[in-house]
Amino acid sequence: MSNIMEKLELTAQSMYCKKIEELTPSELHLSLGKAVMGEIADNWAASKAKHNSERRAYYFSAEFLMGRMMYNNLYCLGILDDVKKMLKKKGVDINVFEDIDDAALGNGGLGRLAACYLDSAATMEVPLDGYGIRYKYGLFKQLIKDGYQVEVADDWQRFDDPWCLRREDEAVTVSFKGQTVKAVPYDMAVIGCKTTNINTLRLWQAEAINEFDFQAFNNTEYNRAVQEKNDAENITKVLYPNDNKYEGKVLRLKQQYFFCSASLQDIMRRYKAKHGNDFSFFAKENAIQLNDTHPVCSIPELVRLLMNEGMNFDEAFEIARKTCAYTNHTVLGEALEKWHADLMMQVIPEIYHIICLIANKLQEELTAKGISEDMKAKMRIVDANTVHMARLATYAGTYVNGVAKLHTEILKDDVLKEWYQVYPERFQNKTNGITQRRWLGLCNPELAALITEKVGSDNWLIDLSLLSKLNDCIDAKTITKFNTIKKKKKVQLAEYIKKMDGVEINPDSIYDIQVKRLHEYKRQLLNAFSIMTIYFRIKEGKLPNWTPTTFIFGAKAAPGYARAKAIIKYINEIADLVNNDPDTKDKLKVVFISNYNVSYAEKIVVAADLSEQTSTAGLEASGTGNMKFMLNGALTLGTYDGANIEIAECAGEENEYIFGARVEDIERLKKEGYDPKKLYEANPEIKKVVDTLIDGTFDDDGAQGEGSFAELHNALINGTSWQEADHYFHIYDLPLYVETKIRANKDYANRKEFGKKCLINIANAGKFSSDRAIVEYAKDIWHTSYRKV
Ligand code: 26W
Repeated sequence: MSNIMEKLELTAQSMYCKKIEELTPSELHLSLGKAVMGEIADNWAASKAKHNSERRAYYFSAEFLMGRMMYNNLYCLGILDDVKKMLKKKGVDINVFEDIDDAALGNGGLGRLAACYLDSAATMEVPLDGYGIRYKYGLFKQLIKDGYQVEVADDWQRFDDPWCLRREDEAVTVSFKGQTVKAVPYDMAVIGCKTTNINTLRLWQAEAINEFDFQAFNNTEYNRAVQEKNDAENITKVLYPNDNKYEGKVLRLKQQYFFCSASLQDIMRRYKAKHGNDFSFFAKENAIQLNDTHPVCSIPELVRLLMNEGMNFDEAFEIARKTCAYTNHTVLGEALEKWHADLMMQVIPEIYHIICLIANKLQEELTAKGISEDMKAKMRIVDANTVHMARLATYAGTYVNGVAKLHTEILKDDVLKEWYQVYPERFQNKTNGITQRRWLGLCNPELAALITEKVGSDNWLIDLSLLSKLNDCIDAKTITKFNTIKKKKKVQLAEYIKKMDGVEINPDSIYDIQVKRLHEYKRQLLNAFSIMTIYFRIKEGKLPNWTPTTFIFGAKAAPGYARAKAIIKYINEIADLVNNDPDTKDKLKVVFISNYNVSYAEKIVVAADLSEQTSTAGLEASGTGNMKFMLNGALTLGTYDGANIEIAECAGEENEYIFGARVEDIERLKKEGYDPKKLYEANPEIKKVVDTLIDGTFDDDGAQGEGSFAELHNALINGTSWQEADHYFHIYDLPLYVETKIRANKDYANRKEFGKKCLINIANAGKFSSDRAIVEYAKDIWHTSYRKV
């Protein structure tokens, strides 16, 4: 321990000629980060050597949403409290790091899952390393101006980055048609908990091979002098901010191919150092997990690289197929990647050619299996000049998995139904998980201490199933302790929201929270409508016993997603109305917090009473926020969807607030012909609420009937030329949702009973550890070693 402080002192001295207490926050961040890196160097090297000596796996992902590393790394090394104390002695508050923001190299669920999986693999000693992209700019920062979202670039590297080591010596080149660039790896250590194991996240940065064209410069062609540099660097300049919406852009395809090719070259180089040109062990020693379809051009690229080593197509394909496995994270049609053949041909023609070979091989294989022409047509990888990436991944891999039980079932009997009929043995379920180190230990030390006391040790940090021991100690005293902790976290969140967003909230109110990306299918609009319904009822004196409630929203909208942006504005308009209405301002408060991110989430999930998970049944593949809330003792107010179902199964449906149409109901409604307009016209309360979009209650700066609120209204009631009315079933679910919300509000008044439910949730959250999930991947998909705890 004194060790790390000595290292810090030396680093401060050598980097800045300063004493610890003289460092600015960002200097301290860099020096302490470097000191930590020095501390772990030997363990890191030993872990690398170990991974290299056994069968290992790689997690290929276009996104890794890591969150702040400083506290997490100190925590996993078991030295956070000591460092805090030692810094305090020097007059330095460890909270200074809160002002140094982290790299947000991901959009939402998929990227955060990748980060939780790396964390769990390190702790569970699974030889798994990550490969991704080092974006110069991560996900945009969100400001709220006049109720509207405004995006600002996220220049996360301006504080420097102590956690990544640049490995110039291991750079490789990647070629596109007419352009060759350098891929430079940056390695981040992923530190395990209660182990010496340390895994690696290797992120690639695109750079020019020739930075500067002197000839052009001499000819006064200044732009051309730096043209190559700019063109190369543009590839990893920015993270695409779309979540669940596919965009067929050249630059995006370049990003994908860039990191896949660089990663595979890296793996091949390591392999060749061991085995020379004999590739017969390749698939025995390496497993590659494709995080959704974004890294799927790895399949043809691996075939290409192997063919370059002298293999024929069939041999190369066999190795690629045995090496790769694919995880699907969404069933939304608009999210499924389908590249135009022309575009692919224009950017990566060799890869397109190999995809065609694979597509033909599939058709031959299906013919040999006696599959009907009709079905063969439905399974085409290249169809009508379009490359279907999910099909390619399903064909050219060992396994395909969904991320929650329901989601996997939907893949099997809907999205990939033909595939399931032909290759049933390839389908698996791997219900998502979250790391309890960050999402309980680090963000909720008070609750963590209570759990340690009840469980009898802090071994739940590496074995979350131990939480079940809590089931035997849910007594009045423990409930009171839990309620006291929850109150403390609510006070802390209130202070933070005041500081960040300038809004005051009442810690004695119920905290009803919905934080996640903004998307119509997640139905933040349903939540907004329910608040308006309750608002009107309170004004009419119909809810005399209503317990004051604070509704907290946090959500980024993709910059090009107009409806999502309109919903943000609508929520802010509601906040303006109910927070200032003397009839309701003590009973309802609505807050839209700005720039919701991992660090904000750490403060939010711990303070929630109710966790809003309101997606249209069948559409949220899993959800992982729901698990973070559960682990911190919030009750789920949600639909029968994704992992909500498994949460209710584990904690008991009586301990959640489950409402609304189920998948079967949605199917039936679609078949019968769902008519939201009829429901709206038949129910004056619904009509009044939905019409606040158009009746002048709120202002969206649009001319009457032409603004973004009117567009939302029209999409709900009349539909558009490209989508039926109320595509996401808001109006059908609204009455059920409102009644469930009111029931939860009544139940909350009995603090003991409510607290008991919270503790039951915590006691049964063990399944939702990403440690459990990662070990399932290690056992059932990768066949690698793992830690037995
Ligand atoms: C190409 C545009 C694009 C970008 C991101 C399409 C699709 C995505 C992701 C697959 C969307 C995503 O993050 N899906 C979420 O994955 C989580 C982790 O498995 C799940 O918990 C969420 O339910 C799912 O929406």
